[in-house]
Amino acid sequence: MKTRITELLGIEYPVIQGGMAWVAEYHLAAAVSEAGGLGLIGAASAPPEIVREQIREAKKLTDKPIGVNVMLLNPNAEEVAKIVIEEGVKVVTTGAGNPGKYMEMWKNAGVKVIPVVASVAMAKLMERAGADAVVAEGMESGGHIGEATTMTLVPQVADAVKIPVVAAGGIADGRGMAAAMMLGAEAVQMGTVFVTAKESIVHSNYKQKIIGAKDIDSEVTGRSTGHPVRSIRNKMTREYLRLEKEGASFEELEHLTLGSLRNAVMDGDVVNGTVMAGQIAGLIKEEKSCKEIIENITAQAECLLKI
Ligand code: TUI
Repeated sequence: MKTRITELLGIEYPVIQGGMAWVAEYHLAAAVSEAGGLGLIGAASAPPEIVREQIREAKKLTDKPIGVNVMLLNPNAEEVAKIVIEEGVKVVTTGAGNPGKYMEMWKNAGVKVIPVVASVAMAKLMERAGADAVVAEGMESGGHIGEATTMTLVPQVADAVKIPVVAAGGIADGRGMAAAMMLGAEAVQMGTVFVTAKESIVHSNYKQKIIGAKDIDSEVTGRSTGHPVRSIRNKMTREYLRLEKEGASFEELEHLTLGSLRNAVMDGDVVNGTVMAGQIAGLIKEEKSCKEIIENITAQAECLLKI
């Protein structure tokens, strides 16, 4: 399946792995890239030198292109932005903000820039700023989300920009991928399904929480703070939503989730931890290798798109 995205990135399949905090480390990124997609290291809020190490470790496992996701709420984003160039990374995706101030630096270094956007306005702004493509991410996604759904956002972004569009949010099989291509996307970005991949280092409790989830088992917390986050319902989300309803302060809410994603991913605390995952969790029934995930999804999509 050749698209402008496979050409741009020099990859075999139009599949990009989400840059998920704590989850998108070098084993997963390398496995996705080795399987012919684009694997990403999620810099999230990691110390910049850890990101450098992660890039180097990934390169030991694969010669294929790997990217880095720069999370723009990270106070160290600027340092990470420079490390990406120093380490010769060829593709960057960004999340949770406007990467405008790093664009020139990345473009001058020959880095392909693919901002994740949640609105048409941001997609147009990114195109004008020199982005090579955009990821249009719907609110079905796990983690930090916008307001629009994938179904409505992708075709509107595809009409608004000339650069290629990658669809994200609610995609985990060939039907979702084919639908995204019909809406005007030239690749998909998936997160939740890769959390459950065999090569993912995520604690088995977290994987089982996704595999056991039903369609309506996720919640969005943090709407009152301006940072809505989707995760699987548990004791933490119930407590968070109760506090939000009572008008709790930002500090109180922050206290409840401090270190909570790390605790879920690394220690398997899926009761008090934050189990970020998208609405498509209900479709995921078993652990598969990255190669199986990517090959099954693209083969099914290709078949459907030919009908
Ligand atoms: O970034 C994500 N997903 C994330 S980041 C993250 S870490 C975090 N944890 C708790 C609270 C906040 C962040 C977990 N999941 N996806 C990409 C994404 N970007 N979704 C939405 C956006 C976005 C939002 C606003 C992109 C640009 C934007 O622009 C606003 C502006 O004008 O700056």
